[in-house]
Amino acid sequence: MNHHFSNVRSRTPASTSSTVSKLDALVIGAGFGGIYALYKLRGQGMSVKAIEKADGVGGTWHWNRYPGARCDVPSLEYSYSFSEDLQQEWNWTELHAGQAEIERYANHVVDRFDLRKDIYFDMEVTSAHYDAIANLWQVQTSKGQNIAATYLIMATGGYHTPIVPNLRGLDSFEGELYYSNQYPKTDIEYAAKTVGLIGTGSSGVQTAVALASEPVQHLYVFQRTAGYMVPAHNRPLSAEVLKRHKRNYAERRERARHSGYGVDVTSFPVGRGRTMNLSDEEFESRANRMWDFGGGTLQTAFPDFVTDARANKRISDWLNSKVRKAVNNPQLAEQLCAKGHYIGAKRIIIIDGFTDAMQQPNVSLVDVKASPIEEITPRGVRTADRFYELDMLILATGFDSATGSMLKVDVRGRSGVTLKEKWAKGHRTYLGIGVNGFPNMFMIAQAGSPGIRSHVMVSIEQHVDWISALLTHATKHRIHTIEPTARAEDAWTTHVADVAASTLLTADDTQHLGSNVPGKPRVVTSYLGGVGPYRTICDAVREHEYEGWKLSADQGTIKNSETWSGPGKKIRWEDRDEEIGKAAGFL
Ligand code: N01
Repeated sequence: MNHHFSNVRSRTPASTSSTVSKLDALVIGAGFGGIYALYKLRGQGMSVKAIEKADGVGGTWHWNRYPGARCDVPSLEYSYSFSEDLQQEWNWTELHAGQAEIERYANHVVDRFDLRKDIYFDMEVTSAHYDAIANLWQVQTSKGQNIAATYLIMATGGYHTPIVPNLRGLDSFEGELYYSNQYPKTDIEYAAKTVGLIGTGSSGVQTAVALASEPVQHLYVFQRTAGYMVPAHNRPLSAEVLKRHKRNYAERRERARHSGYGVDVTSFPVGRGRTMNLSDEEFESRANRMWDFGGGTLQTAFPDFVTDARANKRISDWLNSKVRKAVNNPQLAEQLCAKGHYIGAKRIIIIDGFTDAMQQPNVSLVDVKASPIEEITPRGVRTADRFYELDMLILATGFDSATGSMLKVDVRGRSGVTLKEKWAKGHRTYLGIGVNGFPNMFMIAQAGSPGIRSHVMVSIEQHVDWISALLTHATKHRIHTIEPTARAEDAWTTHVADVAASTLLTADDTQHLGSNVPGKPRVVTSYLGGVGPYRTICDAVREHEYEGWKLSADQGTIKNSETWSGPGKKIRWEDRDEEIGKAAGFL
């Protein structure tokens, strides 16, 4: 290990501008996953570079600069924990940080640890082919570079690849057209304009609230499915709150690592006993505490909400009753009430001010389930019963999540098999970290792990730390090739599906099953056993000498178990916060 980074002019005449570089590791993406991977692997003496498509760092938080973009995980949690100095010196200004502040934080981290010099910006990886003879990944970039690397780190982001909705005539629109997830950096003038917004997931709803505070002539929000909403109760963070939180930051982080979602829940309102056993008074009191606390408290207030359909309905009805109370116009209230899917199947929308925004005289909800969009014309949107003339159209229509970004790259493993072929019937991974047939390739917080259904910063750090330990082990034992076995991959893929099937979350067609992408196989994107149990599983794999991984060393294959021995105990969604709950005394 520890080759020195070198640049040699390519001898291939066709690629005159290309250079050939040989690295220990190449990281694709400089979002939070890529930044930490770069830091960690460089820190262990590897030659490593990151390639980033954008002109800056931050990944999701670079691209999603739509008005009102804000994180729904509290900022004091949504940050790195790997450096005590870093977490002590950085001061978040709000409970839920906005996009600009999170992007500033990403830049601060990169500069503080001098990582920028190892990132190529404005460059895309176009192909990554595993060369079995050289045992190297041969990577080509949009700028004509060829890079060879022993390890390929896929930090390509769970929410990066936008979906272009299948709307007839979209290309013909002559007004301003923006995607929430590729929003321009330039200032946009909204004053006196008639704006259409399609999509009411987390991005759309946040955009709607922000645009409603702009002097728009009119805002039309085209909603196909209403989501369940819980308030964020966003507010400035006082010096006192920061100080208190930081006093025992390390312990808080440790609790988060062992929690269900990845957030320290010890201060959350918590539920004892089954939701359906609560009297009306008990239920109301607990639901009110959840509401007053806000954010992602549903998971601890009503831990059985994704396993018990009646509990799920009781909570859904209660949240809809809050909408009805907040909205004067009964027709609008009904339209804003979520229905037709279990709460939790789609991301619960954590938002302040949406019902107020939708009641402004210059804002209208257009129910496109009742009256579908028929086409986009050069001047606006035509639904089944009306034409809406628009100056601007904003699409907050979502992502090809979890797998979309990896599959966009022409990735080929052993014998030239493409990742697309390998995943034609749905993604298959071992631990959401490796893929059989794709040696020395590692994934950060994407498909098959808690990834996008967790507090992703916690999942990123866990993956990078785990991979880093594996690569240290490889160096020590002169291992040159690391690959999950087919049997381990099968066992893990089955386990991920089994855990998902024990919840209500696979009942509805959502982006978490790939249903929002035409032709995408219906496979649950993420591991739902919780980040704490998942960490325990990954740690056990390491302690069992990397069972399920084929480790080929100079002196031959290292013997370990061909397959994964399983989770050790039955994994149930409701137990995700069990350990932390016991410690806090609330179960
Ligand atoms: O995307 P989405 P998102 N005609 O897929 C609608 C995270 N996130 O960007 O539900 C009309 O959730 C679609 O309608 P339907 C978060 O994890 C976090 O909002 O398919 N409508 C839906 O309403 C989230 O899960 C934060 O019927 C169409 C919307 O577009 C993930 O990112 C903030 C349509 C897409 O919603 C993605 O969220 C933002 C069509 N043809 C995002 N096609 C926070 O941290 C699609 N839609 C707060």
